[in-house]
Amino acid sequence: YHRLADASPHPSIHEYMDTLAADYSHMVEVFSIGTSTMGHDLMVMKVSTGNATRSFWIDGGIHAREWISPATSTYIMREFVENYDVHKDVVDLYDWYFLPVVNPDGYEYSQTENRLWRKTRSDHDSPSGCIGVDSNRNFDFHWMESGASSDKCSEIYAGPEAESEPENRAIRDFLMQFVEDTGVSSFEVLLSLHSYGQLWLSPWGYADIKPEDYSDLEELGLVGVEAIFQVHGLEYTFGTSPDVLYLSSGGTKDWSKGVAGIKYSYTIELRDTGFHGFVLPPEEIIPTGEEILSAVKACALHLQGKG
Ligand code: 0X9
Ligand code: ZN
Ligand code: ZN
Repeated sequence: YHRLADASPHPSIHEYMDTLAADYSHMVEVFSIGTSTMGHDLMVMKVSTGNATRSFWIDGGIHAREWISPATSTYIMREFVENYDVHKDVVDLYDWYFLPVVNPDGYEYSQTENRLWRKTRSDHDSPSGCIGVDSNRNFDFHWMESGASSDKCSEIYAGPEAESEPENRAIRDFLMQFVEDTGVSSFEVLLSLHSYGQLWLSPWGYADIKPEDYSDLEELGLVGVEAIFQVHGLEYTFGTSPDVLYLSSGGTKDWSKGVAGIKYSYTIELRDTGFHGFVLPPEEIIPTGEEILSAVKACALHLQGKG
């Protein structure tokens, strides 16, 4: 599990992204979409061979302790770029955008101070000195309606107001640029990687209701789940958050579908089902990367009618 930045002698996630951009400049761009509370850049890597009209978004690390999530994003980035020849059929189908560490302040804090830290590291003047907001409760869509807390010390503190966190505002401002006049985004898919539970979660999370195009979301989600199973035989469960986990509002996938017009918006809870939980052994990084890469490829091919 790599550090965010400046991790000599080991390459950090940001250094690796810069290396890919330098070595594969014909298809890779790396840029910042904003800064975190503590001033870390929110680095996005775009992979494009210039053949696509639609885009595909993968983010990770919104919850600090879920280390397998940035690792899996990074694995897929590496495969698409360094093994482009193997994955060409899929890479060419979309413009790919990766934000592997949505919550860099929390990620670094979990690396150095508290392995099980979840939230951001912002200070909202809690009388008890509690720090941080759950960015996966902070988006401005049915904010604070369910499964979220106004208690500054809670692990699911939704923030003093919607989009109080600079990380959430940066994602909002970036993705809103891609919404077309019809209200539909040129991003067709958004996958927000979390752990743990082995779940493929569909909107909505804020209430026990399904979007009108739920059958489309279910069809694609089951393609992903089946592809995962074919790699190492692991079972992931598909469903809405309330059906297979719990209610929660202000999360990425609800906002990206409800506001940013991204039809196929999902949260994926990666390995495992609780034996190691958040502290997944590094031996499971590559196998997790392999099965999620396979799911991403299967979904892309399925949507383009080639699966
Ligand atoms: O509670 C969460 O934020 C996610 N589970 S986790 O254990 N990774 O913290 C599930 C969120 C799913 N729902 C939405 N994105 N709304
Ligand atoms: Zn999470
Ligand atoms: Zn294990």
